Amino acid sequence: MTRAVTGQADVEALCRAGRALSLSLGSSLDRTEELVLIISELGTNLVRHAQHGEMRLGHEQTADGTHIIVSATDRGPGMSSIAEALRDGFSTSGGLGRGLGLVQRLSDRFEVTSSPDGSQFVAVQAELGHRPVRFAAAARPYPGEAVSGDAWSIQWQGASCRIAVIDGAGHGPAAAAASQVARAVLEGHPGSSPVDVLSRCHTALRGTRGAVITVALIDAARGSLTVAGVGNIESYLATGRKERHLVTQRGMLGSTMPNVRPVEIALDDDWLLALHSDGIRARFSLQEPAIGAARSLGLQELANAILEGFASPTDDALVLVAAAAPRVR
Ligand SMILES: [Mn+2]
Repeated sequence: MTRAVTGQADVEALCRAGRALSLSLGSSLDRTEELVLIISELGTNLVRHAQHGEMRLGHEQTADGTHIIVSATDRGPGMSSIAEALRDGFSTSGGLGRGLGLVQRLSDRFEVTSSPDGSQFVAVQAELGHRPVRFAAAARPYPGEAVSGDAWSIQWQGASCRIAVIDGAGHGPAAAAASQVARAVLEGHPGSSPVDVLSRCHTALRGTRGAVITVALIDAARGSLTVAGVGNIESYLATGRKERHLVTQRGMLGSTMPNVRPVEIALDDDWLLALHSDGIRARFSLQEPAIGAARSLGLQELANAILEGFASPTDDALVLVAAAAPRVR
């Protein structure tokens, strides 16, 4: 994405896009937060010192793995003096170009080009490694609410990843608080099995509104999927031309935890998993033409199409899609 940067709101939008891109490519949370800091520092410098600032966020996949590229450009005059300052030996004492030392440390490659007409800063986060699974999420809160009670989470452990969709009961701040409690449990126990982590969430959610959660463990090396859920998060798995709806148990974590039976399924090379909250009507097929057309454009386009086409106006809505990543030679 490319965006003109005129104020802090632009920087925040770029940070959100960067976080989503990084997680969708399988980066760890730490790497993702480093990327967000890089974007935030480069963007803030544009806002403070430059005119006609623009930022670009992209990624490329090579045999070495995936690289995320952040570039900030301006047409002078402020950033070129920052570039000069950096070249002359940058001091972290603050003032002009404050934070660029941090960007330099966090980046795997950092390049500065500058002339009186403007300057360009390019930060590359490399060596993400090739991740066998891709993700995309699309979400929005209940119309009129500032926060959503729906949330998603992704944890990697070697070649396997565990993903979850959470719907805090109701909507608004109390629902969001419940889903954040669950998300913290998921992040704190990245190696726990789906059933084990659901039961940890159940304990942690006592005293909150409660939440329904589905957890899916994707082991790309073994080619297996394990899904366990409590409550009405819907899960669809499409493999080749077949599509199935995965059944979860009734209940509400925080108050009613049923005896959870995980479903185990073998995955082939071409699979697609969609998990969504009940703010999205569960009456679409991943095979239908509009969905198929969006899917051929990319995973994010698919998630956006599901949200736009099937979100209900009376609830928070979230869809998370995961698919096998194309093999890299
Ligand atoms: Mn809901």
